[in-house]
Amino acid sequence: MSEVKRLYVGFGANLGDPLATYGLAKSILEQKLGDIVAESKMYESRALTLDGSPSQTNYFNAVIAFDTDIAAGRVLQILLETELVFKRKREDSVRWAPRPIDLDILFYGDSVISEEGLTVPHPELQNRDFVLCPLLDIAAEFKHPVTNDTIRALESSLNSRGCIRLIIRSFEIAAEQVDASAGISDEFSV
Ligand code: A4P
Ligand code: MG
Repeated sequence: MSEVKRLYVGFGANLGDPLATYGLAKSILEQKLGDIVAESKMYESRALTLDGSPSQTNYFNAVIAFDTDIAAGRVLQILLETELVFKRKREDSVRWAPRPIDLDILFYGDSVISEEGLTVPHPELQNRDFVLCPLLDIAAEFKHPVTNDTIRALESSLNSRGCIRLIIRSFEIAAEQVDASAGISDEFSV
């Protein structure tokens, strides 16, 4: 039997109904990958765009942790199949296009994988506050297996202003409560 790994999956969406998508995606992934062991808050933030222009609608980002014995390559397949349920289309020529869902493998235990089509840990995670802030909720002391930095250290070296400056809204997600109007807090409005 294969070893059980703590898998961190990043969720991002800025088309359609991201919160409803998140609820459904989570239940699909739970069936296919195993029990969810931790879940971040949901963060709404401005889209990071290639040219820095505020031309896209806001993103919703969260991170979910699973314990799974499914091989990393198969996990990626499951994530890509789940994206297709939400009609995610990829246009090769367009980078960072708006999307109804993006699911990334952030960490797969302490595995370091560099294969055609799969790089783990996710190569950009240390540069992205919209990934590090939700990770901080559930894995602050987890060490990046390549750099050995904790998530807390990565986040604080990325942006000295801290997560609070990133956030337009953040809110707790109850499993049965994925309505966009539910539970939204203005606490972090900027
Ligand atoms: N792939 C390789 N490694 C992995 C991995 N660890 N996890 C391959 C998942 N996939 C991995 O992915 C292309 C291919 O990467 C996959 O088919 C898989 O074989 P993709 O999702 O189509 O690529 P992409 O998302 O269009 O491009 P890129 O550059 O990865 O963009 P990102 O990182 O997804 O960024 N602003 C905010 N606020 N929040 C966001 O979430 N996201 C983006 C897009 C831009 N701005 C954003 C956000
Ligand atoms: Mg992706």
